[in-house]
Amino acid sequence: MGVCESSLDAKKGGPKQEKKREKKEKKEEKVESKDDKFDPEKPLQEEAIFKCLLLGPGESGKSTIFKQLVQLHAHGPTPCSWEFCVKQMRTSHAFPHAGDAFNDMALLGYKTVIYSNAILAMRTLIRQSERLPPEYGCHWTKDREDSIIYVKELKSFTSINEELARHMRMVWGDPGIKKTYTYRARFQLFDEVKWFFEKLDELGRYDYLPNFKDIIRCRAKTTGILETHFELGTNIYRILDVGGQRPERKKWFNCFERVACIIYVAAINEYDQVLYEDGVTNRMHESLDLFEEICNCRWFRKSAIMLFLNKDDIFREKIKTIDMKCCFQDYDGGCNYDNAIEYLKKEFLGRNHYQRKNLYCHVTCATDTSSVKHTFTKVKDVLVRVGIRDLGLLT
Ligand SMILES: Nc1nc2c(ncn2[C@@H]2O[C@H](COP(=O)(O)OP(=O)(O)O)[C@@H](O)[C@H]2O)c(=O)[nH]1
Ligand SMILES: [Mg+2]
Repeated sequence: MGVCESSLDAKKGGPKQEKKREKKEKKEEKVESKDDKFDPEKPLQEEAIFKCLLLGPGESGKSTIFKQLVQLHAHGPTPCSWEFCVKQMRTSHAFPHAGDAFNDMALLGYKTVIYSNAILAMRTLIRQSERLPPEYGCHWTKDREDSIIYVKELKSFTSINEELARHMRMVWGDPGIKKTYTYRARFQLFDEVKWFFEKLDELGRYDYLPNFKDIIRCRAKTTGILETHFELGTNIYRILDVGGQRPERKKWFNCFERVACIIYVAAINEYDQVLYEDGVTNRMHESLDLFEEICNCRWFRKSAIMLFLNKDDIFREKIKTIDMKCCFQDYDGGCNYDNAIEYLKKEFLGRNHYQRKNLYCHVTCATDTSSVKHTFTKVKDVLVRVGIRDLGLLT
């Protein structure tokens, strides 16, 4: 993956490699001082600025946590030009910093994302219902054919009107389509499709505007790096959200300097799913490898690392019927939630090779505002307790 430039080799190698590494580290330090957005001369003693990076693979829940934090804490200027909204919607679906980031204008942007999420997801289900072998019993039924064809042949994905909503309801009500949905780990479908399929009536109304619950459930790939910041107590928290898919990770390096805290988000429900990027790699293994790379990266030697085992709500349901043995051959805890969580904690934390004091693990549900609020309070407490000196932010 290379996000930390072979940090895993940090302890290996002879004198030649050592020299090479020193040279590279000097080069990195140069980048570090050049890229420092906050004036390093400014005394930090009175108020600390804690920079927190949200890292993790694609679809693990980083942007959902980012949106929750914007909603909970950010009170900055509100951008309001339509062009700005559209640009933000296309790239991030969240504003950099805004107390009322979810104003009417922004909601219109989210509305477009939600329409396209729902339509594309339904077309995926139709396609898969035709592809899955007949013995699975997933093919859509003849009596709903009109609606299936209507959705399949849609030219524009821009909006859902009453007529389209009616057809989509028919499709979602089809037993074959519902069965296909149960096999969703075999193909790429974002986690919250059901939320939107169950409110198609509302989506089809001309005056539909998304509420916050819709906003945190819609899915859009993040590209680039987004930032919000807010004050809590006497400290400022800068939160950076990044794109998690493989090609996006090359950009992460640009924000590695002076990081107080990494919030590493791992979606624990994905143990039976493969990556969107290559359709082959198991998502959980990808997340573990990436975590190992981040944890042992020299840039983050002093940073606190908060591991969020996210999507606990989906995991709780899935583990009842799908054994984690499909992902870990040596797992023998069966379909038991507590055993599975314990195993995952060990797997993740065991990937850390540093003697690190500040490594914490939380089980989270990013769509639940109170869960994010509660967990972020713990993050904040750790940062304040550990302090900027120990986090390497004071020179
Ligand atoms: N049910 C559930 N869905 C979640 C959770 N966290 C994120 N999601 C959904 O997963 C999808 C991907 O989340 P997103 O934040 O965009 O992932 P990112 O690529 O890491 O930024 C979105 O549809 C979210 O609503 C969670 O804890 N539970
Ligand atoms: Mg994202």
